[in-house]
Amino acid sequence: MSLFSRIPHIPTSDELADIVYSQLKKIRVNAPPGSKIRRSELSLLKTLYFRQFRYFFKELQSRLRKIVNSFPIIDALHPFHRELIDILIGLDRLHISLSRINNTLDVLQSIQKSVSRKLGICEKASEAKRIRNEALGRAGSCIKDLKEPLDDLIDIKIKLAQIPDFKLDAPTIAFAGPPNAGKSSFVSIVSTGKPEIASYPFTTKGLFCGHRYHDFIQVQFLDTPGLLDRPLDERNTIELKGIIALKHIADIIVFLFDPTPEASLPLERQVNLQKEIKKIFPETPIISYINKVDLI
Ligand SMILES: Nc1nc2c(ncn2[C@@H]2O[C@H](COP(=O)(O)OP(=O)(O)OP(=O)(O)O)[C@@H](O)[C@H]2O)c(=O)[nH]1
Ligand SMILES: [Mg+2]
Repeated sequence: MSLFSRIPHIPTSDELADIVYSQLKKIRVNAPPGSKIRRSELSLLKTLYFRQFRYFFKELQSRLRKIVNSFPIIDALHPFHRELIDILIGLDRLHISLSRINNTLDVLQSIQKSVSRKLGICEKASEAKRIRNEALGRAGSCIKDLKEPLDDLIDIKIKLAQIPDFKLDAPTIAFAGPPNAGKSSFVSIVSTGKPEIASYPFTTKGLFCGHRYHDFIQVQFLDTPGLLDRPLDERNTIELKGIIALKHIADIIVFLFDPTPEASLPLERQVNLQKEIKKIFPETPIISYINKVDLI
């Protein structure tokens, strides 16, 4: 389960409009039972429209606030999650979508204020109807304008849910190395993690973890995507996920060599890669492990 899988359902702008407009019709104004006082059409309309506005804006704003609040506060995130979200989604993208919803909340508040004031002082039933239509029309345009940020947040939610629930303070052994060296096989043998294993390179595209107890301490085993022998700034998003995990959560790196003639990188380039990893993470102990010895 992902740390971010608790984000509730995010409606599309059409769904949101359906929810808030459909409930409006159910709001009525009935004269109190036994009441003999006949109220004017204007007074009845004003009472009805005030009730409708109160319900409509409150419901819409609380649904939008719930969406904004369900996303993580970027500044409060662990640097690992911040960097990971940045390469998987883009922090700017998340920030822009949430800001657009926050701006809409402000606009809705000012529409509600201005139409309520106009309704309060209007003196004709026809004028009250016009004000109501204006309010619902302006709010409707706001909802339509939310199509893009809401669709974006639906997509971001799916991507966030794919981030595994790493234990950020558990002792972590990370497996790194060239593609197809046997990293996932190793993690699946020594821990509860069951990453995909296949006989071709680049099988692992994300980060996976498994656990195992050692003297009552839960140790985390981290599987990372295969790395090529190239500089950091030329690495693709898949490789960068691994690099970010090595940077933030690995206490020990186990570097797997593939010594077989079929290896995806010639041995000397695997050595270069290992040196590069040592250079990027000089503080992290690296254990070199020659895998697939049964094949040589
Ligand atoms: N003979 C032999 N095969 C192994 C050994 N370890 C892994 N394999 C095989 O090597 C292939 C690649 O294993 P994976 O565990 O998927 O390798 P990986 O390093 O995770 O690969 P990527 O995710 O693509 O980077 C699979 O067919 C495994 O069964 C080993 O010690 N001996
Ligand atoms: Mg793998």
